[in-house]
Amino acid sequence: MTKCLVILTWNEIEAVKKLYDKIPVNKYDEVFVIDPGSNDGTIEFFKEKGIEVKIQPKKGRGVAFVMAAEIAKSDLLVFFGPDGNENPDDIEKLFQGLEEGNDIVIASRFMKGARNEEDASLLPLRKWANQIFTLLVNIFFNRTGTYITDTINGFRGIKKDKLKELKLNAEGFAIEFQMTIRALKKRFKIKEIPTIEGERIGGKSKAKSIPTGLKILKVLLQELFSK
Ligand SMILES: Nc1nc2c(ncn2[C@@H]2O[C@H](COP(=O)(O)OP(=O)(O)OP(=O)(O)O)[C@@H](O)[C@H]2O)c(=O)[nH]1
Ligand SMILES: [Mg+2]
Repeated sequence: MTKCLVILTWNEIEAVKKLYDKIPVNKYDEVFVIDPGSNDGTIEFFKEKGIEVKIQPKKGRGVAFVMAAEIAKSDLLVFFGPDGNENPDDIEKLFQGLEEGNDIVIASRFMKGARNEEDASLLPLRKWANQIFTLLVNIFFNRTGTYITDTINGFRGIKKDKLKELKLNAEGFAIEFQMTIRALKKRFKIKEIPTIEGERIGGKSKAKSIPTGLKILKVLLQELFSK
């Protein structure tokens, strides 16, 4: 099966410069960047390296995932955000999980052997919110018998055909959450691998907590009331 590495960026020049040598850009059949229009040099950096950059017509990770499914020619897709949170060494593990026959492989920040960015924090609000949403997803949608520990993380791989089959339409950072729920509804084979989440390198977070939380809640309600 052919493999495509999809790099998702929006103004990440500082991290990209530091991480670039660790990203396995030459290892797979296909690689491209999807970007909504960075103005900090991220796009120019990748172009200079000879990596194709596809510009999104509209910003948001939701649009980026749908675009990747349409553009990619390969069978297996891994999505990687080069901002310091995601460990490039896990990219190969995600592809391996797909090659083993899983439809989706999620890099989990909450399973045994994993670490979440907020683990050292006294008030890990985002982690708690994530874990509450994750618990609800398991209660309402998971009939596999294996608890999914991180329903939201965007660092994941999926078979392209399966991604298309899910017909995702959620906005921004709710896209991965919708993917997990719809995959559970369709009884897709999901595997998680533990990941050690690093600290963000430079740049700014694009995931504002309150609007992201509301989008995720909206997806949860929509999926509860649809087949
Ligand atoms: N293509 C694309 N990438 C995006 C978009 N929004 C965010 N990203 C990228 O997706 C990755 C994750 O976004 P972050 O803002 O780091 O979200 P987060 O990891 O939840 O937030 P932090 O913990 O603060 O880093 C980064 O590489 C971003 O540059 C978008 O609209 N389009
Ligand atoms: Mg991040």
